[in-house]
Amino acid sequence: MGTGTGMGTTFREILGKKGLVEAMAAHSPLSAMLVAEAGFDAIWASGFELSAMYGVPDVSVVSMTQHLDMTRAMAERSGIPVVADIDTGFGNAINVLYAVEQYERAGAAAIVMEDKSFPKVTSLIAGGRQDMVRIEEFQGKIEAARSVRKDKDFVIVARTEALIAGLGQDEALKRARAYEAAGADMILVHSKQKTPDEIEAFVKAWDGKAPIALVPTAYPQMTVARVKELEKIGLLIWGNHAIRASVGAMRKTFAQIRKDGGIHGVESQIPTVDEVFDLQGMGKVKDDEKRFLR
Ligand code: SPV
Ligand code: MG
Repeated sequence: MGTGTGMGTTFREILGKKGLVEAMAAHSPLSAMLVAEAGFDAIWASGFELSAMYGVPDVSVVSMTQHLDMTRAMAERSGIPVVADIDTGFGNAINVLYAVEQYERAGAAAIVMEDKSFPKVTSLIAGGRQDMVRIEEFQGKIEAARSVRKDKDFVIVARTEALIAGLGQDEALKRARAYEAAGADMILVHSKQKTPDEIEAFVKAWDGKAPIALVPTAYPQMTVARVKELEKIGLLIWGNHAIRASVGAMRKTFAQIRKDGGIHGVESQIPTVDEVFDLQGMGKVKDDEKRFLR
């Protein structure tokens, strides 16, 4: 249970109360607001989503500053805890010192840092180059993150890519244990298997105290109910459904406008302008005009 006053405390309180924090991906302040509106506990400030939003691959091309600025804006507009995907920590342990200080100051509740080498390659790509750093090196990065956080409730999640890199369960468990020993608050284990078997085997074998975080994009059979049965899971991340939903919705709408030769056909299919005004807070602008404009 949290003791501080920051968003890390809020995150820990949700975890304590519900036993599971359910985070949805977002890539913009508006999408983060929609995540909060839908009732999710937290925002996943996904590197994949932000890269896709910029139209570039998720291979350490988007800078820390771009991701940090978006994290800050999403935290401000959504009002719920943001779990920041800081990839590899943007370099070595020295870069991590700077990054974690900045993300905490930006209002993030947590950071997730992965044990791949910089520059990274997105995890779910078939045949991707998945180079890992040595265990000792990553322990140094976790210790750097711990040493620089101001609020001890700020959550440090260590992510192992051992299964993604095809190194097997023993290596994944060895790394997870080493990262917990270095002070990680949670362990994220990622898998691109099409079924939950690999992840469930890991979870059953996990003998640490740190809760586990999962991103079940590749194995959608993993529902909230199934996660709860696994008991050891503390954070469930729906990894990229905001950007994928956007791509689908925009493609469908644009294609229909092209086909119809006008916007008349889509009018009833998409949210009204008033709905967007509501999201922007135009009601308050009107009230404020009455109060303050003379
Ligand atoms: C992300 O959403 O940026 C992630 C999850 O790190 S994945 O893309 O599956 O690696
Ligand atoms: Mg990522």
